[in-house]
Amino acid sequence: MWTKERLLEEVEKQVKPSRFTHILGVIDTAVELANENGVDHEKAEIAAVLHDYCKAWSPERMKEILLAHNDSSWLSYPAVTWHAPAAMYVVRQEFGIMDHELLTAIYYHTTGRAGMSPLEKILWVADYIEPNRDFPGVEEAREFAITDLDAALRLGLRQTIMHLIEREQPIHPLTVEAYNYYQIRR
Ligand code: DGI
Ligand code: FE
Ligand code: FE
Repeated sequence: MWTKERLLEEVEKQVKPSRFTHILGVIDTAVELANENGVDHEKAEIAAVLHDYCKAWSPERMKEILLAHNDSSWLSYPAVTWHAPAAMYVVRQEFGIMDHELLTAIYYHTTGRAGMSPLEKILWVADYIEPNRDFPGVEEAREFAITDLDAALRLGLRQTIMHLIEREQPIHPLTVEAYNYYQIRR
């Protein structure tokens, strides 16, 4: 059985020190958000530990994984989004993690999607607001997250899309679908 500590050791071997610090921040934030929102905090913790497992991998290596799983639609969008689905396939294989909710939280942690599970929302928001994040709007997102997870998610999706547009970047359709879904149901 893989304990959280052993998984964290494996993660530390895969990422840069600054990324590992981010991951520790996501773990703390995800556990807090899980407790506040009645979600299994151990699942939230493991999802946070593993979410950026492939972040430092080369695009070629991630592409191979996506192709091996017949999941090539990601390849039409920027390589920065690939580490999320790639991590899901890799940690499922490497660590035998079979919990569907945990795996989809990792898979959708960059783009989000329409109709996210509570655990998916928690990982997405924790990744966005963890204490090491510093960008305009992060304080407001942190305040929202305390009382209203959906409000924090809506703000995060809106700010992410605006940020990508300002930088003339493509927007993954899953992010657009998530934005629309949560604006319509506000
Ligand atoms: O891996 P992290 O840096 O912790 O965070 P992440 O997995 O949310 O990745 C964020 C990066 O992905 C950020 O630089 C924006 C970029 N990105 C590119 N296209 C999209 C995107 N993010 C979202 N949410 N949607 C996109 O379509
Ligand atoms: Fe990520
Ligand atoms: Fe992250």
